[in-house]
Amino acid sequence: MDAQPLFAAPHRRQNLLTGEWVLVSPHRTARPWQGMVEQPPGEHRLTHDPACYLCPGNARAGGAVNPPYTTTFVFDNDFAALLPNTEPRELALGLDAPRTPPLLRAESERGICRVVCFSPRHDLTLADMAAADIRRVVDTWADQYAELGAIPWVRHVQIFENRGAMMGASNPHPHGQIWADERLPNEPAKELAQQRAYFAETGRCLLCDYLAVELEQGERLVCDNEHWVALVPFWAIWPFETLVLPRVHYGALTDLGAEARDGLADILRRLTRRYNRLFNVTFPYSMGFHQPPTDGEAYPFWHLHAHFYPPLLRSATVRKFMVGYELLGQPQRDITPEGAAERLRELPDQV
Ligand code: H2U
Ligand code: ZN
Repeated sequence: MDAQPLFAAPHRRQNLLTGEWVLVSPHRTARPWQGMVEQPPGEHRLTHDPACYLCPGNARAGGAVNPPYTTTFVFDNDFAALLPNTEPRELALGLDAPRTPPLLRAESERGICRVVCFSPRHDLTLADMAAADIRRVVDTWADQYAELGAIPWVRHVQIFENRGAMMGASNPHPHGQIWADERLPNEPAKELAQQRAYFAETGRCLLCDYLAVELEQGERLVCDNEHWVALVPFWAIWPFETLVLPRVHYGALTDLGAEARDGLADILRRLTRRYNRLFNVTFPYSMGFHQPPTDGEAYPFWHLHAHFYPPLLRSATVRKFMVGYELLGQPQRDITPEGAAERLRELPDQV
């Protein structure tokens, strides 16, 4: 036996969903910190902001006017990164043709980008919304996955939210985005390969098995309800990264019944409330769902889940940067996933 436990010394952990490794340096959390620790400015926001392009009744940049919506509202992004009418061009086209193999590979990419307003209220976040109102957001996400996924050339639907200026959100009005793609983006492609390989080897679902281990060990759990579990994954990269999983095997949001949708609304509300309590600030993050490709094939091994990637490390203003070794080598973290989970677990998530 080792004199020192594995987790007390530098070690690396494998992300089962991507196959990639993260370096964990638990001993470094003892090092002194002399960086600035600021108090965040007091937040006071209007319920309706006449200058907000997402509030009901207001004009957007392209000249469109938002309807007087009362629940959720979806529109095509006026500055869409992907366009549905991009002409399809030959795959793997080498711009340096006739070189073989081509070194300058490019492919056209069609897509549809939408914006989803979660609430007509300008001043709310998911954490402040009533569970019944978050449930409407869940239904909207499911409907959008179904609608966009049914388009013959759409093979992947990425639903996500950038929360807070630190993560690039352009507006505090509660909203997310959806990008529907012609091809699988990098992250879902890695997850597809890993889940498929595990299923081929064992005949079982990777995330069903992983969740069973996490429920047994308990030390990385954050909060849960009858249908859902939020945990800091064993391989988390971001200090307070979480993975949100349904307890039973579901592939897509559209597969969820009414109770499981209510359960998802509840877990999202409670997790974001915990995040806001951690440093007493509206916690910035990028979150999103990973669902099966929408190319008409069956993906029985795909387990629906959401990732939360929050950048904050020590306070409302001290964030983690992915720099240096992380950009050139691999991601690295100091506080352990177990320590992060414990801190989130100890916070209250009710009013
Ligand atoms: P983010 O806050 O995550 O950037 O999302 C807001 C999106 O809203 C952004 O992608 C779009 C931007 O292109 N937008 C419009 O579609 N219309 C507008 O009038 C302003 C912003
Ligand atoms: Zn607004």
